[in-house]
Amino acid sequence: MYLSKLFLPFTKNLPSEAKIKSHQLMLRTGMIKQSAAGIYSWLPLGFKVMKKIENIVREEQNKIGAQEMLMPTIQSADIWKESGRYDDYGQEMLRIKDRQGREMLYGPTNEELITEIFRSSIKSYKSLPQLLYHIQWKFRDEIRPRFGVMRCREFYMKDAYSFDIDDESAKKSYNKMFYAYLKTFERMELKAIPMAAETGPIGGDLSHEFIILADTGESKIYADKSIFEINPSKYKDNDISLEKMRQDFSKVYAVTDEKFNKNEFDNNVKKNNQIITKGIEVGHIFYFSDKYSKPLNCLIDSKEGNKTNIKMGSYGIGVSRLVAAVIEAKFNNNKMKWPKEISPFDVSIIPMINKNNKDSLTKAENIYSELKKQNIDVLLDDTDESMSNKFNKHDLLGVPYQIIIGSKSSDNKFEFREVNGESSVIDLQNIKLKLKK
Ligand code: 5CA
Repeated sequence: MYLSKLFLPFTKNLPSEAKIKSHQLMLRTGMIKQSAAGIYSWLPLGFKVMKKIENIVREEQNKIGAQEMLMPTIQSADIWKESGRYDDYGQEMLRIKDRQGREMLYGPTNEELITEIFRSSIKSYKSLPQLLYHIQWKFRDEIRPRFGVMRCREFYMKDAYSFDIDDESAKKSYNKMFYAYLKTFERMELKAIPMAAETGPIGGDLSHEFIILADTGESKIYADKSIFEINPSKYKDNDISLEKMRQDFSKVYAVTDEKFNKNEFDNNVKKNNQIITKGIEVGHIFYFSDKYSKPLNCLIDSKEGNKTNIKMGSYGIGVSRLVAAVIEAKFNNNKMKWPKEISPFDVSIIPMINKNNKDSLTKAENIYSELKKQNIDVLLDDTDESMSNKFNKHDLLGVPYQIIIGSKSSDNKFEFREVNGESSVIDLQNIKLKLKK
């Protein structure tokens, strides 16, 4: 893509409510545009990043055997009345009436709908376990939407649901998701800490929030710093190892505000190891057993020939929130650097275009087409702005690698720079090797 062709409405004057870095940066670089309070359009640059995040989430869900499906955004109120949550959900639920006067709603989550699908489809323990997920827009009429897409009203979420015959096998599904989450965030170069959490309106007794550290986060966290030393890569993808992984994480003190108890903290964590900080919740998983299958009468034939309520868990990742969360975690010294796998482009070519350097654009175009042949997604800055203006712009765009065609480059060697890292003058062959996927 040529920068001059990219739909990139850079904004200079930011609205006063844009208080945190990610919100400011997403508006400045034209990633999103607000259309109503807490409701945003995703412009090409932001959309591209979100789709890359979505794809990582999808791949890691598929790896643990979860099956993708798609449920609608609009749901009937009937199933929510069956579960009892139609009233419990309160004003956060956006309620709609259709022309027939039927009560509908814009789904804030999907426990009821998936249970309804399940109860009419699966009858026997032989079809278990099942893990189903979809990636779909949700709506919650948040009282105070803020921080851009971080806490908004319409947001994009991956929600998965597990179905098992008993508690023991349900815990295995929970552990698999726990593992998939760690892998998912690792690929985005995020250190997400699983923390024991309250279950709120979703319910159940086992729950973890996945939190990434950021000063602007809305969750206050209290942790033993040794939790950062647990390396998810040392566990294997089998039931025994994954159970050990969850146990290892659970042994170390790490909780959010709601579960915090000062005495417990002081008794369990040495003073030097105590961390009190803030973070962003990027995922939340729940095991709630038969909380929905009971009222919705979702029964299954067990091996012994009895009918039993299916045991369920639900597992959410804030896909749209993650775009902002990554910015909060990675923005530094007025510079953005996207993690490789989710960067809107793999590399930028920044030629110095002026009277003395007429052929630098031609050189840039040649490199551009060579890299394109290798499936490398390139942004070519073909504008005739000064180099310092260009660099300022690219600092905000955050593409992790730059090829600079300026004073340091010769006929066939170019400056190759990793943002916030090393810079070298190398030929195209070596550039290709560095960018190889
Ligand atoms: N049904 C469960 C799991 S599927 C559920 O809804 N969990 S949740 O309420 O914790 O939401 C899952 C994730 O969605 C959160 O961890 C968060 O990352 C994201 N999320 C929740 N509310 C918002 C919001 N208002 N704006 C942006 N993202 C949100």
